[in-house]
Amino acid sequence: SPDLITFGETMALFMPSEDRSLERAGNVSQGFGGAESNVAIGAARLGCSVGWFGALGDDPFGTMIYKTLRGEGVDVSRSRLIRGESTGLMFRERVAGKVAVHYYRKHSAASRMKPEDLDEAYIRGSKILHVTGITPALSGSCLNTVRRAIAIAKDAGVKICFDPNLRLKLWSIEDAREVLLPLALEADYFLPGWDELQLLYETDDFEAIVHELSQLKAVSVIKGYGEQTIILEQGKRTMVPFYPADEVVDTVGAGDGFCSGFLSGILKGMETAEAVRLASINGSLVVQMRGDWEALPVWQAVEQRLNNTAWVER
Ligand code: KDG
Repeated sequence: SPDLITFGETMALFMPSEDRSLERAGNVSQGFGGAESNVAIGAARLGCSVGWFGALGDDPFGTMIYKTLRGEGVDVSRSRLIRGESTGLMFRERVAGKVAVHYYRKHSAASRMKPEDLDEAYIRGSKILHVTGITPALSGSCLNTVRRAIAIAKDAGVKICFDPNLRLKLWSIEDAREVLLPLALEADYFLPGWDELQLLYETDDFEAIVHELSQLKAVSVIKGYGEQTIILEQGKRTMVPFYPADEVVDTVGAGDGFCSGFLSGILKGMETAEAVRLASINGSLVVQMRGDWEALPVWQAVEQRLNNTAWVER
């Protein structure tokens, strides 16, 4: 099995080619995105052995996703293209400076994932299982699949990484809390954003949230507390400043880029704070280009930044 395994829904992604609304877009560009496959691509580019699986429709979008992930070096051997079913679609636009997303994913192939689809031995043979709070929001069978995958991993001593990835277009905050907070208890690495924590724990009091997180067994990595990341590990608090981005073009995917850097660092044997530095460099590079994962760096590019050596462009 690959060292890192993740799964979820990946969708075809359409965005206006120019800075226009979808209503008046004219030209639309096509790509794909999915929180978990974004993480998989990021880790593969950093040289980690990683597998992603999901159910895709046997349609042009499913084939695009499958082939591109395979081309990126992600193991897709447990993914399926299902005849008669559809790959989910997502449209994104920028309206008055804010990103709006429109999902067409109800009854998609991925929403029908079920626990019996899991390859137990594949999960048991890995080192880290990464799951997000998006998959449990897709359907009851998807929620059960996440729970089952976690149970398999725990039983085999595989570490669990959990990114809540709160998507309020998929469910209410009340439903999300009820499902996601218990999942956080299972995690060895918990990677929430500061904005998500305030919604999940219904407070903006930092100390109150730190107290909640100290009840978890996980190492918590709070993304985006101001311009920094905060690590909570065995009662210790460490702050790591954000790595500055030269230019911010598209912030979607920053969290996934961060996560892929973090997990790659852990797999490479780094201390938590060093893995967070790598995560932060990865996140800063991904926001400089349109799309969720296109700008994710290869290892050589981040290594030079980690060591502060000059990056020779030409
Ligand atoms: O993390 C970026 C994701 O939001 C995007 O790729 C799409 O997975 C996605 C989702 O369900 O919103």
